[in-house]
Amino acid sequence: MTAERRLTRAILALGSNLGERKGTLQSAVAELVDRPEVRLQNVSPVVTTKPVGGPDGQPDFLNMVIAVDTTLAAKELLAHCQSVEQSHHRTREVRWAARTLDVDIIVYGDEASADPVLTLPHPRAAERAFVLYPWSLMEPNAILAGKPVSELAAAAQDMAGISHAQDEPLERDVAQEL
Ligand code: A4P
Ligand code: MG
Repeated sequence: MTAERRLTRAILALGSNLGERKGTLQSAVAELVDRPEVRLQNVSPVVTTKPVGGPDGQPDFLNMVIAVDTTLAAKELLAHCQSVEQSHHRTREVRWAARTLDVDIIVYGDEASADPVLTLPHPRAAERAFVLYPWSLMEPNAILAGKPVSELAAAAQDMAGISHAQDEPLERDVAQEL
């Protein structure tokens, strides 16, 4: 007999700056929630962001966040995110630093961990507008590290480089998953 596993709310951040970026994000969200243990709860708008770190001359990113409820343990969720990343890493890319898809766990319930394999909350999220801003649009009252996510976004250095993605909003397409 297996014990019932608790549902945990997690925030996942997705980024893409190579290839068919919007299509990548759209299929990644579908793949992330394409199992009974992961249920999509909310989807942020997609934002266009200037690359933070890495070599000069990288293309702009599309970034977004989603909220999921999951019965997966934190490390199982990480493995799942990494397998979805892998399924989008098959094309050979020229520049090592740019990526077709990156999926990070920003928070997993209120779990805190300094484990380098899975650091929770994500160690750089509180200073990254490319995570905080779409999160604040999705959940205006969200809190990270004791502060409103919208306040953290406004204070983040990369906030000036953020704009709304121009094309058809992804959240409308993905909303069918909800
Ligand atoms: N890891 C530890 N904690 C976590 C967590 N909370 N979520 C470990 C996910 N992974 C976590 O990640 C490296 C290792 O981090 C993993 O093996 C995992 O066990 P990775 O995704 O393989 O490599 P990476 O993403 O290239 O490295 P890193 O250092 O995680 O980069 P970041 O911090 O994710 O930054 N600029 C814009 N505008 N938009 C972006 O999306 N993304 C990055 C990547 C940089 N600049 C960006 C963007
Ligand atoms: Mg990463």
